[in-house]
Amino acid sequence: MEKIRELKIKKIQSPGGSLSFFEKNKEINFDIKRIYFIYEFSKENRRGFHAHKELKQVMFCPHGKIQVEFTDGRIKQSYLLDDPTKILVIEKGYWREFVSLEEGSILCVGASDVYDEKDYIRNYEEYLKWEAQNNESTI
Ligand code: T46
Repeated sequence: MEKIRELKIKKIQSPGGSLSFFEKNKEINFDIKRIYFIYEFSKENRRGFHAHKELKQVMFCPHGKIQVEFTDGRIKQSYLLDDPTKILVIEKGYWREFVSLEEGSILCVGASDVYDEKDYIRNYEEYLKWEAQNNESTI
């Protein structure tokens, strides 16, 4: 899936701690208009089960371990966010599900737009039809 990129970002270490960053026109190709984060995952913690029609995102896990799975209905791709210096840059149109594999994990998301429920497809059958019509597949 070319439209999902896993990148390793810089880590600047000093006696006071470590610092990592990413920037527009370098690692990401969009403005971030919203940041949200998911934490205090429950034991039955599988989340997601939706796709975004337009939203682009950058995801990272500053603490813990999160597995994120994407599909376009044909190819499935799984990513393990287990290091604060790993980021996922995600183009629009992919169905995703994710799970925390470690207590205390945090998933942070930088999104290209403000919250709009109309941008979500939350039914998988509906997603497959949308994907076929919009030809968002990378295949
Ligand atoms: C995504 C994954 C990784 C808001 O009111 N504003 C917001 O900005 C967000 C993100 C959510 N909400 C509301 C909508 C629902 O009533 O919070 C509730 C939980 O959202 P949702 O069920 O979509 O949560 P996740 O964890 O399944 O998905 C979220 C994001 O919605 C989604 O964009 O890609 O994290």
